[in-house]
Amino acid sequence: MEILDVAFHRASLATPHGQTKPERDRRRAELKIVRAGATVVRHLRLESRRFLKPPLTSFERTLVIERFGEGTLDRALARVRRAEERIRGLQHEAERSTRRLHGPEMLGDAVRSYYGRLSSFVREVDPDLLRLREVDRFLAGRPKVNPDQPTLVVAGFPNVGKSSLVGRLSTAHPKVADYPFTTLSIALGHADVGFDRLQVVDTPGVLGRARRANPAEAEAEAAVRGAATVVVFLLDPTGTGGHTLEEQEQLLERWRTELPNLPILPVETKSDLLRRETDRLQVSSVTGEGVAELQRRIRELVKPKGELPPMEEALVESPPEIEDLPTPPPKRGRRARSG
Ligand SMILES: Nc1nc2c(ncn2[C@@H]2O[C@H](COP(=O)(O)OP(=O)(O)OP(=O)(O)O)[C@@H](O)[C@H]2O)c(=O)[nH]1
Ligand SMILES: [Mg+2]
Repeated sequence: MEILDVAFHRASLATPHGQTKPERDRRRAELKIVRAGATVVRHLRLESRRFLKPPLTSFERTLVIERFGEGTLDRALARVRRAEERIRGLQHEAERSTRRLHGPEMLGDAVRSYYGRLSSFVREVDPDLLRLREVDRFLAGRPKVNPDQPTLVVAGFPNVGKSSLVGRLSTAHPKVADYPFTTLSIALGHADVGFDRLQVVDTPGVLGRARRANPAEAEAEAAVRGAATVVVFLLDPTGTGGHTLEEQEQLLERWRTELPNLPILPVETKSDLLRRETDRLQVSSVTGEGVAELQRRIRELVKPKGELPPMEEALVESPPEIEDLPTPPPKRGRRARSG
């Protein structure tokens, strides 16, 4: 418990002032109590601060929940906060009690017993501190997704070609390989969609089993649920990915049911290997076929809301002024209400 070593060392350096030896003995005991307690409390604060100031984004929270389980982080933070309060209480109590004590022996005993209780509080909260550090390391290894920018998440079964497509669509250069779970954590690239910078997130494959088995899949689920403005659900109809189209479609249906408000665009890939009758857009990351059309559809889906009011709305809102319209007529996208 390094922190206790640091706290006790700092406390031992206390140099009390005072006219008489009894005064200095008492002051020394007080200083030890205050310094040791304050050092530990400051340490606990720092360990929690990364999650509180600034607070985690909603996506980071989703990532942490998918990866570590609901409530894990909040419980650890709450226990650390409680430990802080208890240590502060302990410190005040010990400070008060030294006022009633006399002589270096009694004061020394009081400090020792305080140190003992302080140590046991710190030991109690140690697993929570380890957990906080684990979550912190996990988040530090993930790209920062800006919640204020539109975000395209490319998701699907393992080995279907998600990373290849992300490489085509964005600035990212994810690793591509012919085996499942090449991608183990989310990666971020950017694309220009004309009016905005689009964040493009590559995800690990998801097998869509009811009970998820691996952390990589959990991470992809988190990206779909917590970061996406739009999802491209990539299906591999060729069988070279290792899974049937039906299996992949089950996951697509599950997400559509669970996330009714999220635009999910199903796209079939590897069209250079297999062309088939389908209503879905077909693309190839090898030849680039269909990619321009995919970009057009993505632009449609992430278009900033309110930029182009629907025609009916514009007409209903402004019928009386229609005749007063100045010439030339207003540009598309502007309200017809002016003058
Ligand atoms: N012929 C052909 N092969 C493709 C296409 N897209 C991807 N591949 C190949 O499919 C394999 C998997 O591609 P990745 O892009 O790594 O697939 P992924 O979905 O990211 O895989 P995981 O990260 O493991 O889930 C690689 O061998 C790619 O070269 C495509 O459009 N046509
Ligand atoms: Mg990949």
